[in-house]
Amino acid sequence: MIGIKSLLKHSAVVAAVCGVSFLMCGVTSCSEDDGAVPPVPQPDGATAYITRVLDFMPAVGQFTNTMPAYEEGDTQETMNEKVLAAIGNNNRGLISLGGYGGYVTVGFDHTIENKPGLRDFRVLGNAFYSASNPNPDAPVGGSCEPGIIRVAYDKNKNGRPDEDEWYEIAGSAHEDPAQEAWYQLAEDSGNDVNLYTDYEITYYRPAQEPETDEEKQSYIRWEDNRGNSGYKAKNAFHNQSYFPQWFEGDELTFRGTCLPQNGIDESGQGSYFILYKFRYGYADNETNTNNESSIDIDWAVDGKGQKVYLPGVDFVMIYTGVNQENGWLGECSTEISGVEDLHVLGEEIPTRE
Ligand SMILES: [Ca+2]
Ligand SMILES: [Ca+2]
Ligand SMILES: [Ca+2]
Repeated sequence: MIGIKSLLKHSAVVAAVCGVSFLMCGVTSCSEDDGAVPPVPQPDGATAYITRVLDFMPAVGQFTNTMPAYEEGDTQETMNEKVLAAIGNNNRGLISLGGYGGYVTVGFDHTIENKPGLRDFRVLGNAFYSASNPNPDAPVGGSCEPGIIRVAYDKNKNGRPDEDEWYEIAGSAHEDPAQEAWYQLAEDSGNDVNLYTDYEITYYRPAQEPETDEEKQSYIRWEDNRGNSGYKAKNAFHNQSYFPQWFEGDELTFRGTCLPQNGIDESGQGSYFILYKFRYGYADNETNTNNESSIDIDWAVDGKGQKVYLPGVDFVMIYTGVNQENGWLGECSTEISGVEDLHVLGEEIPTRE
């Protein structure tokens, strides 16, 4: 799928991002419970994989309505079922979250335990490294399309992730964007290298699907809360609607953290884009076999960026974290192939120092 994705990603899609509103990071710290919560018992027969898909809303993107495929009559419920068929139960299919903000929320048949000193789960994507970056001195990169991860512990045991149960995993750029190896390179090439904790973007439903080239360039209007706006174009390679077809509203708004733009045209002529790797803590940012594709629940923070203690997580949400168009590659879009409980798999991966 990796190679296919890279071949499929084509052509300049002009601007940016979108969204249905999703939950803001919880603001209630549960740190006062530190030490008082007993270890989470693991039921016999628990599977390491996704067993539920609670929600799926990709942002506007060239793979929206195709990964998974929308068919006439589909609803949010049937789309969730398609996502489960793709990425649940170790099926290892692939879904695309589209541009910035697009998300999926998944659950499991048990609570993933937060074991001290260890990473607890892995998020599978389709990130890969470039073997032929024209820039010989560059740091590791290729197709790294980071998704931000949120986790929820079902503290009130109602079987749902309530708004005050969500916390965000603070990845490396949450800690300090300037420590990414490609930071200066990206700034020098004109990228926005800031991290925004209160980003919001709205996509507006197109009145109709475009036919002429001119209509394709002004396909889907977007606006963010930083004074930016523009149109998302339809490219020549993907002709389906880029606006989620089962969503009935006219405005799709996403809110969350927005990461520094990590894509750079290393050819200087628009032919070879490298999407550089963040150090840790994101989805679809690292190869699936690398330990940095796995997450320690202890990295969760509240809405103020303060660390929280969670005994485990029952729900994981992943949303595309970068708002950037990369020439013919199109928008930075996180892809997800699965989530795995490392403890059920018997894998012991130490946390970071
Ligand atoms: Ca842990
Ligand atoms: Ca709950
Ligand atoms: Ca990807």
